[in-house]
Amino acid sequence: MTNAVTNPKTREWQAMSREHHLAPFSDYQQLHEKGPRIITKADGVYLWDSEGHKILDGMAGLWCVAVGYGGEELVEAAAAQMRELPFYNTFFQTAHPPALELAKAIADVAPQGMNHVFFTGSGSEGNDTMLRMVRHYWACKGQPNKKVIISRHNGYHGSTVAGASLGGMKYMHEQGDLPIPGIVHIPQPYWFGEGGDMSPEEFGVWAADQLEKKILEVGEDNVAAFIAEPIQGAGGVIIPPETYWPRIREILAKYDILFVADEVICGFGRTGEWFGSDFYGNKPDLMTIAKGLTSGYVPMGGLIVSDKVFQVINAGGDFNHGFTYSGHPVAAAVGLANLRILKEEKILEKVREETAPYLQKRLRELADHPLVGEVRGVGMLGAIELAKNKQTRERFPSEMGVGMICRGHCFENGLIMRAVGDTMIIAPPLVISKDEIDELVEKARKCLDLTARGVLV
Ligand code: PXG
Repeated sequence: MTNAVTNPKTREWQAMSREHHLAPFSDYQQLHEKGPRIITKADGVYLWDSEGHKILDGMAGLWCVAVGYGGEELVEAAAAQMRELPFYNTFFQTAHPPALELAKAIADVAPQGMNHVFFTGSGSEGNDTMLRMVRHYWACKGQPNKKVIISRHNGYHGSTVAGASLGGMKYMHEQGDLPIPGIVHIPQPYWFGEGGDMSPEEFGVWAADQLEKKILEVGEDNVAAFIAEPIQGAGGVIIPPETYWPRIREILAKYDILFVADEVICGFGRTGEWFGSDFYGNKPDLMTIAKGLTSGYVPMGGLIVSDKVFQVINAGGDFNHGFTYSGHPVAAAVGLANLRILKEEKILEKVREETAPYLQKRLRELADHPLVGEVRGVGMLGAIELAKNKQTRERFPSEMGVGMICRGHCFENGLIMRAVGDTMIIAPPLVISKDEIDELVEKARKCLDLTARGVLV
């Protein structure tokens, strides 16, 4: 497979890209010189581009296509709902069956005591909703000073002003004067990259203790909430050391602050449990959701709210917040069908008992590769750390762009694997089979070999 363009339609689309389309997170000059790869169709775990190449999608679209591509039931659910009621809002004391039924279906799978859902159009809007709701919550309780949200460096919480501020991506903060006031960050539990001489266990406790340090620095009376992804996704599939979440739970129990789990990636089966919070035994007060909720077939996000928070805002008068598309009937109908498929086809059970253990075993075979410093993963999430020295965890100079070189080889060899710096990451559709996992791992090894040839001397 090569990047050569032979289909005249590809050239036409690339010209449209150059002349009219502003893609997310892109260097436009660079993108337009090369031209984007045009993805034209998909089925199961595979994509096809406009040049006819078949590609194994190791990223489930963008962490979202849980049930895989080509799900006729989702298509039917959307079409039927469009015929019946394509749109109505949920403002002004109205509602419609799909939004209500989906709220109930989500509450049925959410952790105990989390029974209320606010719908949004995306994960970013879910986190904006969270920020407004937790501040409203504390104001309703007569503690309006409790406004500060503690988040983590290299966490990802979206790209709206609040989402990017909550996130800890420096390169996002640099554009547009972020974070907004009232959001502070603590170190992430990224042992491979930042653990220094500590053991993973020591480092996990140290990283968790930074939360307590920050609460004391800001003052408990000023802190509204702590937000974290159970496993950081966009930051590089960062799986915290085993000591991290237990220590965080101890700290949260000591202070009167809310705990928000951003489940946009971990939710709806990615770890083999319904939520990453279930996987770790965490007890959040609020959970942001999106992506796997509709398997990405239509945009939808939301915020799952605990009874504890609901009881306070329920007595607090109007919550002056909402989106035109909150609870969109077509998105909700697709969400309902998606949850039905996840349950009826026992997809979580298959992930937990069969395919995730197999993926994790096969992925770890790559740890012997000379370019690989660590392989880690949980459920249908995996990361391969490229390193110059396995023992010392020394990285390649960032100017070498080793991760991007590897990603390029993957693209050319029919595999989508993302690079976050020099961390290669995967999050395939939950329905990936063992044979497809074999193909993924074999292609990954081939691309590591090709990368090593260019960078190891
Ligand atoms: N929270 C988390 C944990 C996410 O991963 C969002 C919130 C925002 O969701 P929306 O729907 O507003 O995009 C996300 C989104 C990447 C990448 O590079 C990850 C996301 C989005 C775009 C790129 O891995 N996650």
